[in-house]
Amino acid sequence: MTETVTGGDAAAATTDTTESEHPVSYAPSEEFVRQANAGKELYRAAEQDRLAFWAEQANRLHWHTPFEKVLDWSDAPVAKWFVGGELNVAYNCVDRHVHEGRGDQVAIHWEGEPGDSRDLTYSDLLAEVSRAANAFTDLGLVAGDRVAIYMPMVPEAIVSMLACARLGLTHSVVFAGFSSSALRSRIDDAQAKLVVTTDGQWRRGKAAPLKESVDEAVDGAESIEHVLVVRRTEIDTPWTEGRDLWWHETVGQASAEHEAQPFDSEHPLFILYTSGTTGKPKGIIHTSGGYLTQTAYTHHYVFDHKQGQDVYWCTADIGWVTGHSYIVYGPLANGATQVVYEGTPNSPDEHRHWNIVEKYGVTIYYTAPTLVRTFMKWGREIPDAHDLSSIRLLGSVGEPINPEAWRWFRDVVGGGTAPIVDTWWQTETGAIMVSPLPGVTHTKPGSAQTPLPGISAKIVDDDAKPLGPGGNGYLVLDEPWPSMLRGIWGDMERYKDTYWSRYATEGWYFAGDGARFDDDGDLWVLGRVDDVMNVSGHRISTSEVESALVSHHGVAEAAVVGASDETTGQGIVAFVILRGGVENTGDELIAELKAQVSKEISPIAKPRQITVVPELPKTRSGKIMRRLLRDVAEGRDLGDTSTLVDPAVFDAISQANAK
Ligand code: 6R9
Repeated sequence: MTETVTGGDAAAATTDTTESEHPVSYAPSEEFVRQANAGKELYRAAEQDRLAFWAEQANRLHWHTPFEKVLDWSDAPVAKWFVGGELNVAYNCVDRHVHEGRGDQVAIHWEGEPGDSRDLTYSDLLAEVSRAANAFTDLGLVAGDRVAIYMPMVPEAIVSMLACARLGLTHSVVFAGFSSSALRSRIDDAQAKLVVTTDGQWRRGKAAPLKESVDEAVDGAESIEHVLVVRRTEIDTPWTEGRDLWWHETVGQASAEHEAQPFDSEHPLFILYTSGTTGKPKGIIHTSGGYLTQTAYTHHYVFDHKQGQDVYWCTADIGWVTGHSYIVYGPLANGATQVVYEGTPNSPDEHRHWNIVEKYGVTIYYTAPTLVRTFMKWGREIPDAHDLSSIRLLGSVGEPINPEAWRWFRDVVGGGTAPIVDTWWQTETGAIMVSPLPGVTHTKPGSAQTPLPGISAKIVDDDAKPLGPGGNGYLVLDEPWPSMLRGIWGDMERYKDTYWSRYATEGWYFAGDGARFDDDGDLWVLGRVDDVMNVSGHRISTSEVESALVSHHGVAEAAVVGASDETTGQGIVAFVILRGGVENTGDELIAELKAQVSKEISPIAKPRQITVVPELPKTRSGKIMRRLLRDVAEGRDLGDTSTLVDPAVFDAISQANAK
């Protein structure tokens, strides 16, 4: 099972006909190997002395005060990395490049959805970030304060994040597709003093209001002192004098001179909320030195990034961790030139991404499997109509990529030669953990393959027994890593309980993913083992959607499951019981319930299907049997129903579902 095919050389393709018609793995081309940043020796160096290896990676950064110790794990599971070191994250991402003579290099090729565009060099970025830092200071913000950022993909969003980093303010970016109530709960949880937003956002050629949602969210929110508004769409915007400020009148008027102060390596850089197994999102805390070290290190090696040569594009939104680590911090720490695109991939038409690749000569393209599957659905003639020969490396993140999509991605977008890095990581891990290294790894469709040098992962069973090739169990991280989360904002008990209690004796981090090793020892991530769904790469908890549904006056109880979906990975399917006396108005009620979920959480959490049922299947201990509901949702025969209180419940559910 070790047949490989050499990139670009069809004659070298070896076919394993017993398993499938496709090669099992793909070797990098010799040309790629020759120029690759990574070599096998990277693994050896990390194995020899893990902490010395990380110290070396940390020295990619500029430290105002050098660190004295690499790791302090004495207060586990809260780590301290690069102890005693002081740095400024924004200085590392911006100033340093200007000081080292890269001021005129483009940092961001920004592409607006309606067709406008803007290039920001590192000097431009320094001026903008300095202005924003001065304006934030004038608003009375001091290191340690929290700032909420609720913005579409405009340059000012990145500038705001960097200005926070520069001042030691902790940012909490909230995806602009989230509802005002989701924004409100995040503002309250972090006690944010400032919200940065835009008047509106462009979506498929239309300007949709955004500031209005902020108004709703901050109404009565006591921590909020100001709302800072970037003019993007020029639509009419409601205004509260004294509280609301225009960006161009404040940041625009501020001085472009600002000297960055150093902060402790463990100074909190940001909070990012992610879904957990309960209805309340968790505020994941990341700090400075370790986080920046690992994002810069992984961006350099995993993407084989060459400063001054590559044009890098990560298609994520800054509302997710991928945007934080692989649009803002990793690439900018490495002095990258990157594309940032504001809109959807089919605006004005399905050629948009490929037009952008051609326009800027994108060399590295990092996206999500759900988008690859969407491109497949649209048809290969669309990318085929473009010259994509600049692309030399492809990346995937967010969910397992099915081998069919992987091959299509490599053949159609990667010209049949580009290595694909399938990167496994999480909001909590902060940076990539398991991934092929391009130029070293023989890549294998569907497998994330190997923990990166410096990272240690295991697959273990319920009893903490480590499994070898062929083993199928839970993914754990058995050694601390620099960009690991440092806790859950305001709830350290939940931090310990969620990640560290499952294998408390061993002291391992429980990732919540199932995984297996194949016979070659390559790692395959199988998906969540908890009640977290993965819809288009977005984590949404079943209980979050359930609580949005039961907040509707007509709903007594709700059960939500993730059913497999060809395009989005999983789709949300809900079963609801109505309150006594509430009339089932059919489509009208369903539409109302879907709207309720959009409003409470976000349109991305809207169920694909909602079925009104007379009862929900429960175990004798009162737990909803989601496994059985999933069977119904995916149209399978029901398995074992013997643990149910009333197996007859299912006839009624299946009937309702079939309607
Ligand atoms: C970066 C990010 C994390 C969850 C994670 C897992 C899934 C991410 C994956 C993958 C298989 C990959 N996941 N990358 N599964 N292969 N390459 O997505 O963070 O939003 O926190 O999601 O996503 O289930 O546990 P986050």
